[in-house]
Amino acid sequence: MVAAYGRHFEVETAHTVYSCVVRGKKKGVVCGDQVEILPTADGQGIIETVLPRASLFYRSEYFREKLIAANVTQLVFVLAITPTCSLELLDRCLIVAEDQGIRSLIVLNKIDLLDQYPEGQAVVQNLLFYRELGYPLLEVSAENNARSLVPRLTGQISLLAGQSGVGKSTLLNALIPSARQATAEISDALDSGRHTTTHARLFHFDANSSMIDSPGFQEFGLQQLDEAALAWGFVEFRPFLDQCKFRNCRHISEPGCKLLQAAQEGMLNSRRLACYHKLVKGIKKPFS
Ligand SMILES: Nc1nc2c(ncn2[C@@H]2O[C@H](COP(=O)(O)OP(=O)(O)O)[C@@H](O)[C@H]2O)c(=O)[nH]1
Ligand SMILES: [Mg+2]
Ligand SMILES: [Zn+2]
Repeated sequence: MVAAYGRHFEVETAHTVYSCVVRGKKKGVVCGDQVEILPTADGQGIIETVLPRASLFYRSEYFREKLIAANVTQLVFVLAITPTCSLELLDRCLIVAEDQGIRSLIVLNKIDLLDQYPEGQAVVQNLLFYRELGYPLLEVSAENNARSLVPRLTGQISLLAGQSGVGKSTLLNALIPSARQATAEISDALDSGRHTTTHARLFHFDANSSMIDSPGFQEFGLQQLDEAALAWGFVEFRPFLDQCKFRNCRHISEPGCKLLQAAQEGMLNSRRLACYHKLVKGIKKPFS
């Protein structure tokens, strides 16, 4: 399934694109899903089954879930020199990728604007830490040259994610010119009260690589995770997680907590630990 337009879904087979509806009530079909369809009139069909997913990238706030893409193998989180985004949004997406067993790539776009926006230097510095954690980090200028991404895309189903205006669609167009996704200045897009990219859509890069462009988001709830999955999402915490005195340690203030001990010994980044503490207190699902 390459795209959803309200109640209509565009489904691609080897030779044809079908415009489909879902039998019965619309039950969470999402971009990237593998589906079985029953073709009806010319070019149309009914989605009968959604096949099991290898991964599901979605966000979950208290009262709603928003599916973003299924079966992706790689998260490409895009940030920019401007508009800057909170590192917490990056952390949240990395956690979901870790939970789903998806690899992550961090792309810092609009590097050409660094001279114009010296405050972007802080973004560059902050991201070096993620490279130390083991996440590949690429600095690009989608408007000038995005080819350095190519080796990273080959063989992957990549999801472009990140805040609006960072250049996700521009990056996609640079790599897949036939995509012709609309792009816009953040001010234009936000002034008119809507995002330029309104729904996720899958594009083929080559025979076994594709990219999904998605609308930007500011908010990214993690209510789908339990506390253990949340802690696991911080890759640098992993060596400590099964060392604590209590099996169900939440690593907040428990005695014998090896994670807190490591933090005290300066082995952990304090911003990431503070981020974990903020998130764990907002999680509804306890340790299971
Ligand atoms: N200077 C500069 N501007 C860029 C670059 N990439 C994207 N932009 C601009 O940033 C704005 C937002 O881009 P868009 O692709 O719509 O962002 P999206 O919301 O993440 O899809 C557009 O005006 C683009 O022309 C870049 O590498 N350098
Ligand atoms: Mg876009
Ligand atoms: Zn602990």
